[in-house]
Amino acid sequence: MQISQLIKLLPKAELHLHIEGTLEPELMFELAQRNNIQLPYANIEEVRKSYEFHDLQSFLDVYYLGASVLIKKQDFFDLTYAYLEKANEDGIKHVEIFFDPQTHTQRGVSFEDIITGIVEALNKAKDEFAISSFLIMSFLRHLSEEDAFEVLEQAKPFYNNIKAIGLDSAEIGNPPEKFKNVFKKAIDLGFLTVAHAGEEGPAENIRNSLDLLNVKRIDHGVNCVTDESLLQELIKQKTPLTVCPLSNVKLKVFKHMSEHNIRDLYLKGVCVTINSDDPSYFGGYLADNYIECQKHLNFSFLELVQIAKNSFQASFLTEEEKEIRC
Ligand code: ES4
Ligand code: ZN
Repeated sequence: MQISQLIKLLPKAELHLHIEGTLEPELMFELAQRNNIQLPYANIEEVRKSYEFHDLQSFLDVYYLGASVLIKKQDFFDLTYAYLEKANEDGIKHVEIFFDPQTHTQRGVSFEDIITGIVEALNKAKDEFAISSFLIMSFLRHLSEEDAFEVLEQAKPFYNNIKAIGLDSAEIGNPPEKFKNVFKKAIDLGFLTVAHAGEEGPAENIRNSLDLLNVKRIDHGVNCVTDESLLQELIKQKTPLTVCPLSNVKLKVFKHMSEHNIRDLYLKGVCVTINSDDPSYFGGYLADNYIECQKHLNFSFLELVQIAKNSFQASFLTEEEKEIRC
């Protein structure tokens, strides 16, 4: 059997996945038509051609534009269910999904439609594919902390559907300390926390996410290597990194997959996981990310099995559930 087939058969958890980043050009066009939205692309080929990025911001501009076709509850359901079908084919058994409410509420979309559309698709996937899931509500860090407080307030009727709070969008210029107070409130309300840090930004953002936002995992975190004492602390504390290899290459964090540092981090003893981030935009879903790592970084299959185990260990499942699932 080919290694790509073995990778698909390996039970995996996906911990770093933006639901808006799973919007395939075909669905983007369908929803644009359904909702009467004008896109600046003539056809699907043009959409794909625009997926050439030189950094995080050049991607975010295209990502927010794509998300503008999502208006109704049914759109969020269709988007989420389409991803879960792919997740099932990829051997994903558990997924922790980011959603960015501000990307949509800023355009007048109702918070209730966003979250109920997503949750209904997650419930269907639980019944049909036995994929378990948690939702991570993420604040856009280029917006203010006051705006983030407002999101937390809007989410109140749906707190039961949300497991954790995250922080994403433009890292440079928007450090974790900007969101210290709103994260404190979220923790007081009983939410777990995570944050994107050390993707384009410095290792200091990882340190401050741990110290000031009390995060349980670091999303990306690849820049931790520039601070040896931080690196040792991540290893000692077993703080998981949700690394997204194809994303990092597409956004030029690394020039080529062969230069990615995930295997070095793995060999040093960091609890790394492999994830797909925004798979529609970055050229591959979860199994593709595992396959690319194996191809270019000499991961053995047994090492990938360990990384898949890490993905369950690093998840927000209970210790009992982890026991059963890994
Ligand atoms: C993101 Cl790759 C990445 N980084 C930061 N924020 C994001 N939101 C969606 N994808
Ligand atoms: Zn991300």
